[in-house]
Amino acid sequence: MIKTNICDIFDIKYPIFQGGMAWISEATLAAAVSNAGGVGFISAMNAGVPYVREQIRKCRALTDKPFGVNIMLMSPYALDIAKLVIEEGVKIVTTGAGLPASYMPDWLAAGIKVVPVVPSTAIARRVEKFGATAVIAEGGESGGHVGELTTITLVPQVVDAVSIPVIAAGGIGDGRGIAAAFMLGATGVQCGTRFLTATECQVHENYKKKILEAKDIDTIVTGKTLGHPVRTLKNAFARSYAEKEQSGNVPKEELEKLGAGALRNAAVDGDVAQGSIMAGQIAAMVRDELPAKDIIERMFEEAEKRLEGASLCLV
Ligand code: TUI
Repeated sequence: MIKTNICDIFDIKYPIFQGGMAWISEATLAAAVSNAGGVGFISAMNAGVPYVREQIRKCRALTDKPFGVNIMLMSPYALDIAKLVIEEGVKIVTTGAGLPASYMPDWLAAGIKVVPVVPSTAIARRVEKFGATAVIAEGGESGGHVGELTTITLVPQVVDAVSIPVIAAGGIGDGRGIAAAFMLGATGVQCGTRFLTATECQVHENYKKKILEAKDIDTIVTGKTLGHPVRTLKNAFARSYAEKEQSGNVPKEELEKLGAGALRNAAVDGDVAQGSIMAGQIAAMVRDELPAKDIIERMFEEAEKRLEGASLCLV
């Protein structure tokens, strides 16, 4: 059995977090992951207080296990959501796309465990000083907003830089990825893309189908010129966006406008030609739609076998 400090700290069976995915990870998926023994997360994305409050209450009705809220710090409502999680008694918060420093004193005073996503050792050290419980070292193999470094280079460097537990993210799609993450010094993993085809994931069927059909080289990163690179599946939208961005002739404001709403178009409306299909580089490893419980159990069963087998190469 695999059991790490992440299991003890968060009172869970398997050391796995479900990544907060805007327009995708809502109460049903989060509760399914939590009921399966990981930690499920509701994505607060760019939503306001009423939506996030409703999702928190729905999740609480669906599980008595620990779950959390993922706060995207570029959201115009980040401060409102920061207050809401305290008001609603949420116990775990993950953050992304920025530094959570200004919110942390109040969260910590409320007893919330804060686990920021970090793309570098400098940011990992800073959030450790602010009182983070653990960090998520997310490599650029992940879907959505990505950092510069890969998971295999970022995780061990963050492990060396901080004393708090490190959760590895980006490019982890099966038990081999989990075993590798542990070898790098992480004691937990966060997966997003793998859960896109969970039975309980409410993302549009067209989006799921695109993930199930994806090939290894089917993702692309756009938005570097805007300062927030985003990894998506290649489709008509991504190709046209990349062309416009590379041409240098399209003003940044226009590119920002083009991107806004594109994820919702794909995830909610199912427009997988003109929408943004955010996904990580392991999309091609996702070949079945399964309940979150089966996904997690299979991944950890395989990780255990891989870790046991690792000693076989020693002579
Ligand atoms: O946040 C994510 N992934 C996301 S957020 C998102 S919504 C979005 N939509 C359109 C454009 C941009 C975002 C889709 N996917 N992952 C966590 C993550 N956080 N990756 C990188 C970071 C990060 C980057 C900089 C964390 C901290 C940080 O601090 C530097 C600073 O100066 O703020």
